[in-house]
Amino acid sequence: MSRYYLGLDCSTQSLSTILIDAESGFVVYEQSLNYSIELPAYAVTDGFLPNTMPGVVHAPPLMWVEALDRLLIQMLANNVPMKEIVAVAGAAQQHGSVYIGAGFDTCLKNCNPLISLHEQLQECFTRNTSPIWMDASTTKQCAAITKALGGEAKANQATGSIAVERFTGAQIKKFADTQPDAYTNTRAIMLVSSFMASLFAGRHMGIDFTDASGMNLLDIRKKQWHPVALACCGDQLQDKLKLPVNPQLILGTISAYFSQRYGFNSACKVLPWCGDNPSSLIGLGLVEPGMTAISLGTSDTCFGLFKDLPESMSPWAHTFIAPTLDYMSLLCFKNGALAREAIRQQYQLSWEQFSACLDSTTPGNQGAMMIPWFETEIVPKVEHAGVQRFSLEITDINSNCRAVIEAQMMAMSNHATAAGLKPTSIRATGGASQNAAILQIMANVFSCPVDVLQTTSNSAALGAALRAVFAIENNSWIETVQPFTKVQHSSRILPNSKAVSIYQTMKKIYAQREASCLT
Ligand code: XUL
Repeated sequence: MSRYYLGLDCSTQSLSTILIDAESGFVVYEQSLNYSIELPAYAVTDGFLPNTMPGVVHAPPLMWVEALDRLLIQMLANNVPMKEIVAVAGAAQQHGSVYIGAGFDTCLKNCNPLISLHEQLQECFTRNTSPIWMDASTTKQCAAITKALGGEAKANQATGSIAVERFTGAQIKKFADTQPDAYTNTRAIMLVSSFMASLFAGRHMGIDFTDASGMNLLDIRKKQWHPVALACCGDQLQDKLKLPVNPQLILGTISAYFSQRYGFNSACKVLPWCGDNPSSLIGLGLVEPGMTAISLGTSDTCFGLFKDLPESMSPWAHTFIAPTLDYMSLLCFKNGALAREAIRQQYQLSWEQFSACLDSTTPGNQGAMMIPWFETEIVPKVEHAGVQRFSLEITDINSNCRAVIEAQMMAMSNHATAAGLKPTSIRATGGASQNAAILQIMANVFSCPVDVLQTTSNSAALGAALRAVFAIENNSWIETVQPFTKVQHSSRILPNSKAVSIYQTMKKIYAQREASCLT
């Protein structure tokens, strides 16, 4: 007897879904809908609207609603057994906010299953476009939040991050300050995650702890709104936000719209949606302290779970509440693929030749070192790009290839430690995780084994489905995630003890050089 769970991911460029069978441990259906391609009427490129105002990046929330209807229609057409789905949960791009006026709950409650939801919700918004995580137009508001919370370090201690432009508190404050009437008329402010969860539940749902910790508004110790941050960002803000919600809670059963229109069982349970990064934590199987993921993509990201907040928190990391209700840290390095590509192209190498260069050099690069800021950097914050070389000739191709990878791994390891992560195993994902020579350097620098997962399905949507399994089936987290997050045992890369001790010394030198480049 199958036990089906549905996970969705409303990401920047697409809406994806995954259906898993908790009985067999298999993914039974996966699908994705790209907004730019399949919903051209919204005129978005890569999921957001063109804008001439500096730093302003918005997307239309109705587009996400229509995408949901379209995706469910396709699932029906593909004979997905909707009636047998036990529960549904989701994930969404973090930080983006949706502004709702009066009548949303009534509209959801009474909506007609014969008419698509986006047509019925058209009048519900006080803002037709939502600022999303790529928006960087709120520097002034960040300064005000920082001041209200007593400075950068205190803002970080209280909310898990220093005040950041894309985080929702600053976005709400900008709206309240610049469009006070529209702000006053706004009854509810949701994140993309809680907005989508509300559609399924058929009523306004509060923001879950994981995504609430990406707003600079949540006291991450108490898991409650921070009164000073709220007061700084807008009048009556608590009423508009509702109380933050435990992501493990079952919100109720699916609304009549979805059961009548798509044939979901009316007993199908609905869970809160989480932020995509916290959801990926579960989708990659990182449910115990020490389990860490490194995604080697356009930017490199490093995230993992931990139990206790460190005494002094790294200003460059974001600390979120994890779906397990532990903490997670997220570090985003802008000079990821970008820096690797820059070196590869500079020396006109293929990836095979690049790997051969790594293999022809030795751990520690005989003392040669690089600070790889080909672009401005996020971790640590670097506003002026500039590559630095130490005992490294630019003409030495082999050593430059090794230097860029060693630098990336040493920076990641140093900053992960400062953020409270103590990696005991790493799951590597993203394009460059196919490169064994890079993963060997990762294992040596972090001094722990590196694995690659057997499947590379959408980890955020999978994490959502697994959260639903956890909420219903009464198993431990590890029992829940294990069948769906198996590693390729044949490709496990172990650290080499001699190289580990070389990097222990080099990491300290790297940290000193990085600090001196910052001043
Ligand atoms: C995290 C962040 C992005 C979005 C992308 O802080 O801004 O990773 O969540 O979806």
